[in-house]
Amino acid sequence: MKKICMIGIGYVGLPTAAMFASKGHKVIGYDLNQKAVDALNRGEIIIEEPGLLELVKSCVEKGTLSATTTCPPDCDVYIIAVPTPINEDKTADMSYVQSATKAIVPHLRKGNIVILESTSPPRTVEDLMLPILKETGLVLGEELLVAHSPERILPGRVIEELRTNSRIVGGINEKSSLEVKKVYESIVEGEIFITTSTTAEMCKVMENTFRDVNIALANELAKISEELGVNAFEVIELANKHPRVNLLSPGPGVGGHCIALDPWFLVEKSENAKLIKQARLINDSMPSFVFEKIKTILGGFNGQTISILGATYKPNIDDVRESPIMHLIDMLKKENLKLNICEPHVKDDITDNMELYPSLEGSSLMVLAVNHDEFKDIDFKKVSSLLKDKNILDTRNFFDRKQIEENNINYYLLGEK
Ligand code: SAJ
Repeated sequence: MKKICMIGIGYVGLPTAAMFASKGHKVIGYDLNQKAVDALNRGEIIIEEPGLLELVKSCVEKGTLSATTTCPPDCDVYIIAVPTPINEDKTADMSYVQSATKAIVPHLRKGNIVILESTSPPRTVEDLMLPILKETGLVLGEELLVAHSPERILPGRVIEELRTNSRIVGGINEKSSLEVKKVYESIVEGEIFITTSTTAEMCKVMENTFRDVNIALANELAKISEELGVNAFEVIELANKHPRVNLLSPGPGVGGHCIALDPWFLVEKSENAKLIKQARLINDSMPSFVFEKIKTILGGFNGQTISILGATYKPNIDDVRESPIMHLIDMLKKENLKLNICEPHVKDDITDNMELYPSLEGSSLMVLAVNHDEFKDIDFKKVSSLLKDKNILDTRNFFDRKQIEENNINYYLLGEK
């Protein structure tokens, strides 16, 4: 069993740390966020993720998992899982990776392993981390083993995917790859593939770019469908009957801390990333597109009330990072309107968060922004009695049009005129 330091106990670091701890490793989470550290040491968590609380609680009780705000010495493995946000100009902000690498340098000794898990622009290990790690005086790849092993977990299914997904380990040499593979073998049931650190970085960024480009295609289809008078979702359903076509779903935009950011890492690195850049711009344009649709439905803004259902970046999670709905809300807030927001998963980040039915009272438009399970069994008869003007805009093809129209409510769908 190893002593592991997890640098960064957020959406990725915490579940990974808990997973290692549940297998008997001694894991110390190192994070500057005092709230997250205190919570962990009490066996609590400050994010929402199915199964995570139980896992953390049992590891803390067993004594295999703890957290601290200072970098712990004497660990065998240091895993960096800090954020890699983007700057205003869409270049990567690598300051957290840089300071995490610097923080561990004084503690590293012969035989240690350093793993970068954070999604990073290709060449980060080679160009940013190795020059810092050289300061240890250890022979890199021999006395100090280094690799990138990107996480691939889907928020909402983190615990299961951590265990069952396959994993890539990209070492700075074969010895690093093989030793790091052994570390992950204790928690991963899926296959573990070995490559170079730069290839691993490129794979991770391309996985998310693949999804971003495909969502952009669906969003462009939605825009074209509105122009040409077809229903984009019907087109997708029928086109996907083709054995080699798999169109994704349009929506109000792409959010979260991965897909909405990672493709920019390639745009920054290469002028050839033209399609990738265009896809980002298309997806980023969706909140404005929805804004304009709302404006058209209402015939302009003149003091009406609008109800927004959901604000997170996708359903059934509590994460509003890069949420396109938050951008939409910001745009609507600048207009002559009253906004009622109902977001059952988030407490702190949203002002005036309301319960579902009270949020609809006197409203001229109900916008289904996020398809949370809580909105599945809405009573449209009740909705109809609460709305002042009977309009619903469904941005996810989530509701049953028939049920809505039967209750004398106008049904508008993103991707249909
Ligand atoms: N979305 C659409 N249409 C779709 C699918 C998604 O508009 O058809 C939107 C969602 O509403 C959301 C955004 O895209 O705003 C991203 O959601 P997601 O569920 O596609 O992905 P994330 O960001 O939660 O997680 C992704 C995953 N990557 C891939 O599926 C390639 C996950 O496996 C990664 O581990 C994660 O990024 C990460 O951390 O990099």
